[in-house]
Amino acid sequence: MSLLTILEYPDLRLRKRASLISEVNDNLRRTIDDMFETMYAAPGIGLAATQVNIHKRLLVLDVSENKDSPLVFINPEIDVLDPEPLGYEEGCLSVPGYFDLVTRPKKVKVKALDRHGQPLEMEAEGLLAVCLQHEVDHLDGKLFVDYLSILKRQRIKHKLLKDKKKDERGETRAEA
Ligand code: GNR
Ligand code: NI
Repeated sequence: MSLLTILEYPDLRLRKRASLISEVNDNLRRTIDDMFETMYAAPGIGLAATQVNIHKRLLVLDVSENKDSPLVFINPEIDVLDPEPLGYEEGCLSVPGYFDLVTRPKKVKVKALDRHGQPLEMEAEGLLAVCLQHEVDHLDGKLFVDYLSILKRQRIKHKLLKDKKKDERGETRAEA
């Protein structure tokens, strides 16, 4: 297994739309294992393939307390079951150090393939629903900062670019 590099906003590769996966094979399962390793190490509760520069419709997540419930979704499709807006303070491994309120439908249904290529269907509420929608957004090139005001987004973008330049000069990274 190996740790993958997570792209950070405003990297334009985060804006690519991921393609459907046509075959679930051992090579894909190796990628899935690397994504779990990367997600748990970060640590994060979800990771979309787009974030590790793999532009395929694949995401992993684990919203459990004990980090013992890994879930894989290949070619996920989301349907809204309850459009009632639910606000959640979201963060993103590709926008490190920033959290802000994002409002999304409260209850969704997801259809996908599992790591063996078998169809799976699941209803999701709460953090699982938030995370699933956040991850599927990544596959469509969308980030949680896109739901914020232009002003907030610009501020985050400039701070992250400044941090990146500092990193490149070998200085320590400023706090958000
Ligand atoms: O680790 C993560 N935490 C999180 C918290 C609130 C809402 C969404 C998330 S997803 C994020 C990991 C990530 O960036 N996935 O794309
Ligand atoms: Ni994210």
